[in-house]
Amino acid sequence: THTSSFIEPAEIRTRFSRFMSDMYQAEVPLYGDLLDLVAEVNQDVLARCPEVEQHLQRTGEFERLSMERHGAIRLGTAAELATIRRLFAVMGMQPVGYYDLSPAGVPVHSTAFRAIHEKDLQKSPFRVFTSLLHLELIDDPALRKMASDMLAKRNIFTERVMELIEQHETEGGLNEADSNEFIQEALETFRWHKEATVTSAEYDRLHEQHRLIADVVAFKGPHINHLTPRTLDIDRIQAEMPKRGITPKAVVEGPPRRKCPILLRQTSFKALQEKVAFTDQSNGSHTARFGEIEQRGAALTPKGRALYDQLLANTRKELNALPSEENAERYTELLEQHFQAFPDSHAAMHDQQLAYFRYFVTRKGLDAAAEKALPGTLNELMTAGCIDYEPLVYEDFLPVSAAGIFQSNLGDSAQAHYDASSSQAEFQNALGQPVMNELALYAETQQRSIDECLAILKA
Ligand code: OOG
Ligand code: NI
Repeated sequence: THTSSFIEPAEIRTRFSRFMSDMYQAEVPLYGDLLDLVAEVNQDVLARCPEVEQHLQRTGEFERLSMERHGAIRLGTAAELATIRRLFAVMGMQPVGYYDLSPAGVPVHSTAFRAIHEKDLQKSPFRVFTSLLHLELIDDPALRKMASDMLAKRNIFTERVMELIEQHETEGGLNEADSNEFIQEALETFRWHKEATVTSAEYDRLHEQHRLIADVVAFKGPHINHLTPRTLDIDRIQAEMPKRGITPKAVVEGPPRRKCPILLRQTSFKALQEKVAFTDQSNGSHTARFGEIEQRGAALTPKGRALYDQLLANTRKELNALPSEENAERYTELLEQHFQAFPDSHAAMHDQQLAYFRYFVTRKGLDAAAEKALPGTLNELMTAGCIDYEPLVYEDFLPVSAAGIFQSNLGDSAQAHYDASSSQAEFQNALGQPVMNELALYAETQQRSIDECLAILKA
């Protein structure tokens, strides 16, 4: 084989993500409007705040900003999950993290497929939040059987994409022509089909159990249900959406607005009611697809994450209800109050080891190295201004936020309660490999940047 003619997985991912965005814009024009709004606001923020641009330039996020997006799909079977893992692997995307959403009333568990090395993330941070339906949570045995029979019958992958996945696995890559064909064939799995595979009565039974179950079981494949660009000012977008005829969900999920953003803040526009054809009736409707916006901040250490989880839990406890249109203002206030306890400067977050960082050698450091006048330890190098740092951007998801995004797009009738035990082992069995630990990945990226600094200074 000709290894040198293989297209890099990151390049395949970049192209795929662009095609996916074009396809979704054509399918859901409102997502295109959202993209325009996000681009406008990002440009404006960059024009007004040179320090934001400077920060993004330094961390390499500037180049990836406009192509940054994530999507989400919902799968029906273990076999589908195992094969989607192989499909994403062609694009250099690995399963990272485990999210159990059943405690929040959503009958799925999930992982995120994404690039894992900072250099690859920089080329294309495209991620796909991938959920697997928990069929065991359907309490009616007859309905459960109907659903699993239907899922067993469908094949969500084209014959050609399977051949190309195998070719990639055996030969170690795909050349230009095969990569382009792979992208087109892989897109088919994510395409919307307005023809459902069930009768109108069957759809109703599935829907009555949970709208999500109907969304997975009644269709030919796992249509992409939203795509999410990255904004530099989510509050402005949230406020601007209604002025442009886009209906946002009640509250922004995640931490409050801060000087130094942490983790992930998200909001979405409500899912659209779309025309579908059942096998026995052509004028049905289904509500599943939406658009989302995210603002990303610093990745937190276990200590920082524990503090975040605690403050969020305290906020929700005091609100004493799920966030909604009625209590949105109070929720935002409470959130801001409780998060006063989370230090809002990079220095404090660094010194208290609340976040992960990337380290840089400064001009001063280079000069000192040239004069062989360097202090010894990393801490001394930082105090002396020879090394500086920027937080690592959070590349993952948040279970409470994800549940909020799901819920806001499932309608109020879908507020279910499940007392399922977490089943990461079962999920990994279906997947065919363990999911990667996101915290370990951030720690590795941080360590690599320290090693690089020391190598430059000691050279
Ligand atoms: C996924 C919802 C979760 C996010 O960004 O947290 C998600 C879904 O609705 O399938 O995408
Ligand atoms: Ni999302």
